[in-house]
Amino acid sequence: MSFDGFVPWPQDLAHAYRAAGVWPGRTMGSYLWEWAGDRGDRVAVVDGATRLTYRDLAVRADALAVRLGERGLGRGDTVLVQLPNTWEFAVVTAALLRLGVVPTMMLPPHRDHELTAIGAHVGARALVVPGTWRGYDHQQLAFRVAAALPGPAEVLVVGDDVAEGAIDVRSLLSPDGDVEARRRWLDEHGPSPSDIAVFLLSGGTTGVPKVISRTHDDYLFNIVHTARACAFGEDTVYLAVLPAGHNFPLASPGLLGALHAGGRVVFSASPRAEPVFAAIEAERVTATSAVPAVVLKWMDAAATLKPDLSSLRYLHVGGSMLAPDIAERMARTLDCRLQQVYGMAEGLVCYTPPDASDEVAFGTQGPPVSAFDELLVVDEDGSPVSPGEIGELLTRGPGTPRGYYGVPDQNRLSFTEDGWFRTGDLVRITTDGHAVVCGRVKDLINRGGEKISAGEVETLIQELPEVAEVAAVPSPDPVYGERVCAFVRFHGGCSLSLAEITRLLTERGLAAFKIPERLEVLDAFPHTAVGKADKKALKVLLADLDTLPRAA
Ligand code: OOB
Repeated sequence: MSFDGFVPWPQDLAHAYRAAGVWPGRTMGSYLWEWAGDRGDRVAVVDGATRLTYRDLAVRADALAVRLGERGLGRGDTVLVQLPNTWEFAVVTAALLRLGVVPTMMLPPHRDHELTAIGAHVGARALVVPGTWRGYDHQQLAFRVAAALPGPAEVLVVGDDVAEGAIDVRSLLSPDGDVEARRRWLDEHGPSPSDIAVFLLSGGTTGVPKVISRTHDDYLFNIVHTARACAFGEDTVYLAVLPAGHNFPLASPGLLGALHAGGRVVFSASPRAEPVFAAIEAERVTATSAVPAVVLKWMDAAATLKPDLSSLRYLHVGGSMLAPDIAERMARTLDCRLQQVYGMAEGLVCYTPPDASDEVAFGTQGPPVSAFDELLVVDEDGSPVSPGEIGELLTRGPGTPRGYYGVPDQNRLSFTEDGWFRTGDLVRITTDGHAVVCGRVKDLINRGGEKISAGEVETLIQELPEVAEVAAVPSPDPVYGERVCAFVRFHGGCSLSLAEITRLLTERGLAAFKIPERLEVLDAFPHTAVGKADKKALKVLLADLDTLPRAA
């Protein structure tokens, strides 16, 4: 198939970026063998006792790529990748990039609802899943989703008990056979730099998450510039803690940035403090990245576990709001340089520099990683604000694609005609050009960096027959920043408890992190002039409910 919903880069711009060297004009997979040549015996990937050298990575990725090619997958196809942080994630991703099959990066908590909707939207030809992960049977999930997709889709499993009808990925990774022949075949049949390299999910505000197509050109730009902004080099040992399919640990600079710089990637299967500290100590990790909610837990645990974090030089923290005093406490407690990051799968990434003053490191989210990124802050009418004022951030640049995949109507709202992306974030820019995130205008809930579209949750709750009206709003939380609160008005004589709503949404296959953790029942909703639920009024009401004593 071909990717009909792709919004291509304007030709003249693409030429200009390549001519100026802003885009390397190469594919991501084209580096693998160069690295294998230069750094062949150095360790690239570590996962527990498994260690892969750069050469191992290239040989296995090619083996998998060719065998997937023999099964009929190729350029113009996409597969849903829902793998946890294990070494196979690196090999599968590298194989797909070599073959030109686009990995659609799903997250481990996603369930039937997300996988089916996204899979249908992108036309997925296969799913790559773990067998069982954290007690959940992803293999059966994949069979259900494959059956629900409009076209045929294969189930590829990375795990021990591969069921009949599924393909055992580990058996396709074996390095046996003619390495050189495979390499030549892939060099000839692989993608071109302007092809889509990966599909990322947006934190989106509508229905299910929107899909962002990142080309080899624009994603390499992201990787190279974020790696530079984080001083990544051959001595970098990067610990991947957040789900590797998310843009932050994947490529900002994350694991792809560490590999690109010649460093080493260590996978942590869990973001919990114990395994993370153990991995930092064992592998002498120099850099890792996490959302504030995760780092707060590490800080608590560090007080009792007293880990040796002496190797950890840089901690990248971003994805949700971080107050300056907490940022400072993070750096002091974990005794490392804190680099704040404000980024988005849609492209723009800002980083505080490794050697920033405390004022910049703790009080801002830094400048864009490249001078080619443009920032424009506008007021409610779309007019530029005065310097230093707060407004909605619009951005444009070589790493910010010009539209979401396959949603032209949405694109007219999210992008201006001259290519600016409306971030939906409220930001001010300091006189030195550093971004400070102050809030947002988009209708989503940011639960410790996991973005939840209010509309997606509302649509599913509204479908319950007992429900007359619903609005999902953020409920402030000391650790996660926000959790989902559902305001609901029930039809006369009906009611549901939070536990019942949880069960019903789980049955409908919604990822657990999106399910409301708080329910407030109203007899009457406040409405805006156009008759929509007035979320501003609901947020005020929520604050009042938290401060006023409740009637018994
Ligand atoms: C990262 O990417 P996404 O796509 O999951 O979420 C992007 C949104 C931003 O538009 C903003 O609303 C929020 O997440 N955000 C922040 C933030 N960083 C991201 N809000 C407040 N403070 C920050 N520092 O979250 C992401 C992608 C690449 C690198 C880092 C984070």
